Amino acid sequence: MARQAIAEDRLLARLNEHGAIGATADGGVCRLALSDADRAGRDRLVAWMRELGLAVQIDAIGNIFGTRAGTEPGAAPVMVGSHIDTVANGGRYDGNYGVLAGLEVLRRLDEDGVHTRRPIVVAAFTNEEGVRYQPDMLGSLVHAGGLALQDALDTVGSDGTRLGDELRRIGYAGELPVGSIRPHAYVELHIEQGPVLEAEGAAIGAVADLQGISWQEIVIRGQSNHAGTTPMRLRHDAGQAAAAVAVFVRELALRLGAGQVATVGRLELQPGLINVIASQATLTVDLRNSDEDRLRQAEAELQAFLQRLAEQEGVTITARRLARFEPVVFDPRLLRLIEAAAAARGLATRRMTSGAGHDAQMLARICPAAMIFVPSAGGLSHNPREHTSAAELAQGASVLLDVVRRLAAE
Ligand code: HGY
Ligand code: MN
Ligand code: MN
Repeated sequence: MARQAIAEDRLLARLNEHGAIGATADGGVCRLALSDADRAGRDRLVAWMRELGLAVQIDAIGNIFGTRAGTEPGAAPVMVGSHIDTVANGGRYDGNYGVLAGLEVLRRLDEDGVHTRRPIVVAAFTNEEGVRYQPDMLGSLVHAGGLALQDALDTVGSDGTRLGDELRRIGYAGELPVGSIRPHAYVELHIEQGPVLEAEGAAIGAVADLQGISWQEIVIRGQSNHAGTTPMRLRHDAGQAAAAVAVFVRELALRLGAGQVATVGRLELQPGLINVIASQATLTVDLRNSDEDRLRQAEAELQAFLQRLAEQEGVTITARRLARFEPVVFDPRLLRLIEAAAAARGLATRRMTSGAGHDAQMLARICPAAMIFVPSAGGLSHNPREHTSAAELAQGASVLLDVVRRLAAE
């Protein structure tokens, strides 16, 4: 019997059709969590789930679950999935690929008349990106019991909206109690979003672990003054201080090495006028490392720097934690299943660490979890030019199919 495989053309057609929802002029996708575009993307996904005959459930934080029945209904399900919200300048594969490939896996099983012992669930978790509401991976964190539902609903976003209000506005405040579905195992298919697989010519990444994440928002308050009349020695310049933080975190990452990364992604100055010394700067710092001790060291060094900087510049500096997750190690048995499935298809694999955060790191708190990566062209992601070839997308989805069939039979 010909080995089952996921059809390239259908998977690509789905990704392109879904990617048209919230499409941006530069070929990217913008579907911020709980926005109108996110609602439209959710509606389309739910419609596709219903076309497949899945039982669709929405939980109280808006996580979407589509379930294909197994021959043993009481058996814990195998869960696949990811997220369909995007960053503001996202591509069409980050997150969406894992969800839509999951639907293609179920469609393939239907067409081949395959009945599995365990039910299979395709999940789309709320607000994985965390750019409007923090922390990221919020929906899967609530599902795993790491954040109380009410605290999640009361989260105020960077745009001042309350998460629970927006969830209700878009019609996805569901009935299903959070955490109701405890999977037998969770496997997330995702693009690598980095340069490793492409550089090494490997088709499949078997993700062994995922690095720790530290997000904080820093507010620096100085004194506005005239840009022309104020001598340098009399300034309390929040803009200069913010720039010093950005330079410091980069030098910190280079000095710590060993995979430490640091990013100032958002920086806003007030009043933001050419001839006024900035009175206030608001910036974000994203620190990551797969070694928890080094990540703590990076946080401590930044905190000490901020104290020195405040004294030196005569400004006040406050820091607010937005997200903090320790590194996560995925399930070794699932890793071996992924590698065996890829090898059986003649696909070169590579064990690796995920630099990005994913819902799998939250599901790992409640069940065996692992991830399958496929290459990202040029290692690019969180960029409209994010790309993975149709053949590579289909290869990853076929490996997911094999792993899911194996897990759903046990
Ligand atoms: O930030 C991340 O790693 C993920 O894209 N939320
Ligand atoms: Mn993602
Ligand atoms: Mn992302």
